[in-house]
Amino acid sequence: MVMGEGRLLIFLVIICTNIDSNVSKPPHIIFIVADDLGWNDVSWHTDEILMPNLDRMARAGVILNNSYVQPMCSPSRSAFMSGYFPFHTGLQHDVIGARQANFLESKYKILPQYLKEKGYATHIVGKWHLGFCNWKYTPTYRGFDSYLGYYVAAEDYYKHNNSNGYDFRFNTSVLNTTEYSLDVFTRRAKEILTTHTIKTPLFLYLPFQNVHAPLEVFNNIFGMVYALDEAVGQIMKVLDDQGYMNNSIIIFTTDNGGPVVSGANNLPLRGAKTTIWEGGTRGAAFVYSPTYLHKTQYTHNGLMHAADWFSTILGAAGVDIPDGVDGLNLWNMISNGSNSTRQEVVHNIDDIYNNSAIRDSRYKLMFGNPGRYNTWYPLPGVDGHSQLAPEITDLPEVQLFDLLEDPGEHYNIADQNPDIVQRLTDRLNLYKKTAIPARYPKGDPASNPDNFGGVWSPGWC
Ligand SMILES: *[C@@H]1O[C@H](CO)[C@@H](O)[C@H](O)[C@H]1NC(C)=O
Ligand SMILES: *[C@@H]1O[C@H](CO)[C@@H](O)[C@H](O)[C@H]1NC(C)=O
Ligand SMILES: *[C@@H]1O[C@H](CO)[C@@H](O)[C@H](O)[C@H]1NC(C)=O
Ligand SMILES: *[C@@H]1O[C@H](CO)[C@@H](O)[C@H](O)[C@H]1NC(C)=O
Ligand SMILES: *[C@@H]1O[C@H](CO)[C@@H](O)[C@H](O)[C@H]1NC(C)=O
Ligand SMILES: *[C@@H]1O[C@H](CO)[C@@H](O)[C@H](O)[C@H]1NC(C)=O
Ligand SMILES: *[C@@H]1O[C@H](CO)[C@@H](O)[C@H](O)[C@H]1NC(C)=O
Ligand SMILES: *[C@H]1O[C@@H](CO)[C@H](O)[C@@H](O)[C@@H]1NC(C)=O
Repeated sequence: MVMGEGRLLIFLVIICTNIDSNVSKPPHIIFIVADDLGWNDVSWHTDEILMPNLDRMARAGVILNNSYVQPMCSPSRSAFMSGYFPFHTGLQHDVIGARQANFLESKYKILPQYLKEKGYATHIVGKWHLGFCNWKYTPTYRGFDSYLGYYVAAEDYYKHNNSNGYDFRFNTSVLNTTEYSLDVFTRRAKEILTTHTIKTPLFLYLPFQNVHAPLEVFNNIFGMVYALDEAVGQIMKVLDDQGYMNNSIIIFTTDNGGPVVSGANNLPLRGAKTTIWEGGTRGAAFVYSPTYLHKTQYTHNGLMHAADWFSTILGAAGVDIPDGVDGLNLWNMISNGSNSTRQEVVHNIDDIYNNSAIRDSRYKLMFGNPGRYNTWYPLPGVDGHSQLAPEITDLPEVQLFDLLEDPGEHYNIADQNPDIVQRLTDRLNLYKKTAIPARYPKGDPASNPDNFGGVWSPGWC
């Protein structure tokens, strides 16, 4: 049988593409999320921090200077996974408490589910924190091929307990160990990389426990950060050794601003984790890839929001962005250095705290009390422990900051700029019309680990 000309041409194009480039397949995507890492806890923002591996990658890649996350853990993670702003999924208020029947609703198809359709293998190693009261909310029921990690938060790194419940699993089974979580996660990540068939694109989601309290490396933040960096270095070495690196995109971000009560620091930014100040929402982040970035070794000032990671990762993988999501595909901005297509970021619309905030390319408008930690906190002492500062009382109801002139939010210029206040209020009101009430149920006694052999377990909602 003679091959038709058209078919021959297609055949040759396929061969040539494969010969021509070692990056022609969808890239491997390694999405690393640090927990509670502050703006000023990374070496590309301060000399006080030692993180040689992450530093090398950040400086060789693209440092993102206006990459916003939510003030808390579950809200940011829900945005990473779903592509929706948390005020559209009801998760905007707080983290999901271990006893709360709360979750990222299963009507949302999440990132690994889309990637699987494109042929990706999908694995999560680390913190979930998007709900576990029913199996259907847990990772291996939501598109992940495997899961090694914990459902809740703030566990002991060795005992893996949160109050009276144990919380550590491999897939759906309890994994009983007293090994430091970072070591278990690093070994699992390496195991995935050495057993995976490299021809298949891989999505590896690595939401590490570090550097969240308790500070279980030398009892200080510097040790927690250094350990995280060392683990990332080990994983990068395996990516190199196994031949993944040239076909990989490595993303690194924090989940929220640093909690100043446990050693983290956000200077020169104001506020901390849990607040809609810059110190709670402006996240340290970068992207590294030896082959997929056409412009490297610089800092990009384009606006980005946590929900954009969903669409950006899909964009990099060549998956169409689903209709209706809030996240924008910023892969062009990251890979080519073009301007961000995001014009504004809504930091939150929280009907329980009754606060909200929006920023555009220059100005940030806030309503209500931005949160409990509202000042500038000094660097931790040489012991790596927090130094707090007196809180500011009597904050005005409406505050406007010029973030280009005043990234540290020192000068409220709302009174002098009624027109800007009005313009941003109108924008925010449009978003408020689409917001749904925060879902924040009372704790359910049925959740008690005593009902499940001392383990936080699905099966009570
Ligand atoms: C873990 O359990 C111990 C008791 O064995 C308790 O003292 C500790 O507070 C628990 N840790 C956490 C983070 O809940
Ligand atoms: C883990 O193993 C220890 C020692 O065998 C046992 O005492 C403990 O109850 C186990 N924990 C869980 C959650 O299975
Ligand atoms: C990785 O890419 C670089 C630059 O394109 C190239 O020099 C190198 O040979 C590639 N390495 C492998 C293992 O493909
Ligand atoms: C990053 O942002 C800060 C604060 O807005 C700004 O002062 C700094 O110049 C920016 N960095 C770069 C390299 O553009
Ligand atoms: C980046 O720019 C190049 C050249 O301008 C273009 O061919 C490529 O499609 C762009 N990449 C993306 C992801 O848009
Ligand atoms: C990109 O942004 C810069 C600075 O914000 C601006 O000066 C420039 O005109 C923008 N370029 C395009 C093509 O919009
Ligand atoms: C909530 O915030 C809005 C906007 O700042 C304000 O007008 C309203 O009075 C507040 N409501 C309550 C119940 O505090
Ligand atoms: C989780 O564990 C891995 C490694 O043993 C298996 O490959 C997966 O098939 C398994 N996934 C589920 C859903 O059980």
